[in-house]
Amino acid sequence: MLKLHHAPNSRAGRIVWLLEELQLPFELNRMDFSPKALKSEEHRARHPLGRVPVLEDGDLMLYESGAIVEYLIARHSNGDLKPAVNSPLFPQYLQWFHYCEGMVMPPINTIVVQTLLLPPERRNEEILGQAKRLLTKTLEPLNETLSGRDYMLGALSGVDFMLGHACYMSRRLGCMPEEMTHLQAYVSRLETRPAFIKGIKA
Ligand SMILES: N[C@@H](CCC(=O)N[C@@H](CS)C(=O)NCC(=O)O)C(=O)O
Repeated sequence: MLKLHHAPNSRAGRIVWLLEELQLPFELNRMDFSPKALKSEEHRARHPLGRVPVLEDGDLMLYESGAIVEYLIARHSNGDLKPAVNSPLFPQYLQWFHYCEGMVMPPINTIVVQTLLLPPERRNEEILGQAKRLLTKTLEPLNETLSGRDYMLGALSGVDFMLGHACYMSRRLGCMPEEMTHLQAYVSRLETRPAFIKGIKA
């Protein structure tokens, strides 16, 4: 059976959401989001940097949330959740899929470091402000793309498991202005999906 190594309030929620949408049975290894759990010898044997998510499938140990999303879709979605290579949506799929970890997550990481992970005396308001402004900027093209669409490519796809989570985080961090009405509606729409609630909102 598939086993997901997980910590609360992390990117591992993307994978729970996808596993739930695909209705796949899986085991969950719930770890604390703490150095003690994530940097343990046991977890570093799964991921050399001691991070989550990690998917275990038999002898395979796979990390990087994007790789895990692609792996599960390729093996278990029966052709759904990803456009065919010759579809005009395919290049858009690639662009938005990689935009998530490449553009949206870096400022989110900085914000989390500057507000939660660093002790107060080492936090830097200028770095925090810069990351917040950058995050809002990276959301602008997403808001435009979502005009007249329910999901990033129209129908639910692998892109949403990546960017949906990142957008949900951005809203929680207060970086999604009310004027981004399409993006606001998108996050609210995701929040009505039972599998999203199980994976990310719960
Ligand atoms: N690009 C990686 C990022 C993995 C990552 O940094 N995960 C965070 C949780 S969202 C983590 O495990 N942080 C623990 C730490 O930094 O010690 C992915 O998409 O899986």
